[in-house]
Amino acid sequence: MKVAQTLSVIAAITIAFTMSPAFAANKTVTLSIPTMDCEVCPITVKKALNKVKGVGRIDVNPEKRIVVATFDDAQTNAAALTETTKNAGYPSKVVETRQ
Ligand SMILES: [Cu+2]
Repeated sequence: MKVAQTLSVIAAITIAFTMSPAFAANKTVTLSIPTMDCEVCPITVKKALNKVKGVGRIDVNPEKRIVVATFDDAQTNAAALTETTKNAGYPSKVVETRQ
């Protein structure tokens, strides 16, 4: 009886931790933005992505015209990020998504 109770408590804690948004996975997406062709563009793109809830680190590579953004997948997703750059005037395509 006692062992069963202990096990159910452990199970409950495990489920609580798994479901908690604090333990959501961080994902990294690489976006290709071909129209990012001057030095102001990366600033505009970064600003727009920064406003999206759940977005963490954003690295812009103006030479390759790509943006690498880390986000919390419980709060946003790659499609929302491409939509955001599009609305900022820079249509983008997902090149890669990593866990
Ligand atoms: Cu520009």
